[in-house]
Amino acid sequence: MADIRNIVVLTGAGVSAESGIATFRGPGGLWEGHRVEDVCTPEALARDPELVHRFYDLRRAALAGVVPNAAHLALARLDAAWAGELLIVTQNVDDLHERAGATRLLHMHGELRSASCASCGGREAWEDELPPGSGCTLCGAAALRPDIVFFGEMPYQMERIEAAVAGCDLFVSVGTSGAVYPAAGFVQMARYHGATTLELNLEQSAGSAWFDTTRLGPAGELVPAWVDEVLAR
Ligand code: BV8
Repeated sequence: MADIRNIVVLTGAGVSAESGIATFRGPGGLWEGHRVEDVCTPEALARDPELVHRFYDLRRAALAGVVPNAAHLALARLDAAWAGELLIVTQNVDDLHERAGATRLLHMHGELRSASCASCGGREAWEDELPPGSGCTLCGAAALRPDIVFFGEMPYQMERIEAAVAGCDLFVSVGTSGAVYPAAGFVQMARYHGATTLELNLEQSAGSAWFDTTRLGPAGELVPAWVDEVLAR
């Protein structure tokens, strides 16, 4: 691998699968309980706020029953040891990267342990149930919603992500199907800017053709091995 200084790691539901959090498009995936249009769009929130708030309340409560796995721990080890630039961009809304110790991290699709205000746009930490009409502590409006980026909504911190992807020497994707944009397009942007690209996934994904290398297997095995490799350089 050419000289590496700046790394971007994109993670998806597959990095949390071995912690017991269901992925979206696997057997028994989260969406199978609901059609995505019924729980992850602004229209769904307007149509049935109780259903949408309850869907995210259940997932927030489930965080108490899971712990980071070897993949999260390995990425946190990389974060602590890597002298160059590193940004972990997660599509996941769970808190397992943080609980593993990662700090150079951002959640592009929001976070379960947060609420956002439909009135003032403010975000605030939220641990318990979030009934529709909950009051925003910043502006007082009864307009708090799950702090989740729904389909059709702009992901968070896109400028920061795009700057990191354009400036990285190595782009690594872990545990994502490459089904959802703009995240699925980051590998193409990285390639365009000359980065080496590596995919670590259980199976071939919709984006595999864009990666220089794809390693197939569980993240709990592939990620620690890759972190050892890159730290030994
Ligand atoms: C936007 C919320 C624009 C949180 C999510 C047509 C073409 C291109 C794009 C579009 C289009 N039509 C519509 C769009 C846009 C749309 C989109 O991409 N749709 C897709 C379906 C075609 N995108 C959007 O709407 C985005 N916004 O475009 O805004 C805009 C512009 C201007 C102004 C305003 C707006 C917003 C997308 C965000 C939606 N929210 N989640 C939550 O509820 O969790 S998306 C949801 O699915 C997740 O967050 C995640 O990001 C995404 C993808 O899922 P994955 O993480 O990849 O998980 P998945 O189950 O699919 O795959 C798991 C993988 O892991 C598998 O490959 C599996 O093999 C692997 N795996 C399993 N176990 C393991 C493993 N790997 C390793 N180890 C294991 N043990």
